[in-house]
Amino acid sequence: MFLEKLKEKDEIIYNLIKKELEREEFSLILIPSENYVDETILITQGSILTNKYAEGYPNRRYYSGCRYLDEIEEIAITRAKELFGAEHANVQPHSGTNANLAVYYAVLKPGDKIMGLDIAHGGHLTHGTAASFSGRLYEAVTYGVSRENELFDYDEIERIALKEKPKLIVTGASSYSRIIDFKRFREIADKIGAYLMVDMAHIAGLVAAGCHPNPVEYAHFVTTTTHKTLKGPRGGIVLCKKEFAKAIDSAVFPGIQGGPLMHVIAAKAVALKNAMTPEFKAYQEQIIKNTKTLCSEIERHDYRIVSGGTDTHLFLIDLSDKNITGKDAQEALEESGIMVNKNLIPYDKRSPAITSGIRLGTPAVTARGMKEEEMKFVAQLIHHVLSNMGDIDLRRDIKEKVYALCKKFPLYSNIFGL
Ligand code: DSN
Repeated sequence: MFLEKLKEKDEIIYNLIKKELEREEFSLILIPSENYVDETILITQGSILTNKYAEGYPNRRYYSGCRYLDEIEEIAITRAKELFGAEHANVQPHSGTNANLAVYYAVLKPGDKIMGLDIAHGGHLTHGTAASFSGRLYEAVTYGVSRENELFDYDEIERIALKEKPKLIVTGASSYSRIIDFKRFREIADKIGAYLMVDMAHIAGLVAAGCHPNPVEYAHFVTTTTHKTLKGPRGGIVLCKKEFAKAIDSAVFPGIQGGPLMHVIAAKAVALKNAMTPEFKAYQEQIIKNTKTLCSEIERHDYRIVSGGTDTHLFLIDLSDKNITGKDAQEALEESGIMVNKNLIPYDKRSPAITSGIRLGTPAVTARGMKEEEMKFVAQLIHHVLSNMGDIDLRRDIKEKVYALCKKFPLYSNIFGL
């Protein structure tokens, strides 16, 4: 009904939303940081809560009329603390980047040293990359993965930390497919009196479901987005120990943000409740089963997997020996209805715009109900495209197969009547 109203008022935007709806419904989304929210998140995020200013925190606002918003934010905070076992939660960050910025702003001064995972080895822009505020405002040093096995070499990370003595160590990743030893990171941080921040954006859903060790026990600060494996609205959260609560809250507001997005905070609350259910746990377990299956099937088709496998929701394919760039692979797959991203592999010789790898993950296809059987079929489709890069007609063929598969696992069709 609301979409019809939009059609009357702004047909251009309506048509573009409809096209994107069709793209999401009939593509295989294998970008590991993307997911599909359910109707309850759509409704909450699209609610009238968008109307209201609520600068400040519950019962300490700069605007009148916030009583219901106070309750909503309190509920989101309580659920975030309960879900992850945290002493304090701030649910206002508009994004994961803002959540990370808030932590830095709370405990660092410009010029202080941070140490994060190199973006070329799976880190995030905000972990100290030169192009981001994190590499410009702070002195950033990086650690990477081992050249031999492409895993974290904790002894080497410790050696760099002891030499560089950063004030804050960041771990967590955008394309590291293995379990991270947070305890070991904390031991390293303690040796030099550094803070430990874990950015668990990618794995938050796995952590909530007990499918990945929880960093909250070990880190001074844990940041996350809410829209990846957690399956909520786009946004961020900071979790921390009680002693940092005031510093974090002041850093988020008024430090780096103004009015909180209360419609998004309400949707975060809904997503956090959902993440406490047995169905969510089963969903996260299936993500791991699907990722392992897709990964081993791709490997069976003779592709090299970075680090030799996966423990999580994602993995990287190294295409160097196939003479295909990540960029070309991404484009060929997109034309075939399969969405992945080009991604640097560790020690990549190509630039970030071209890359030698692609990154795949299964949170979105698992959300639509696909299981191991479908993953085997998807691996075949990917292999067909990548082993016939010059065959444009084949891509049309594969796209039809993707369409037929997606039809069997409907997503929004029933709601929006596709
Ligand atoms: N851009 C996200 C990703 O795709 O991993 C990280 O924030």
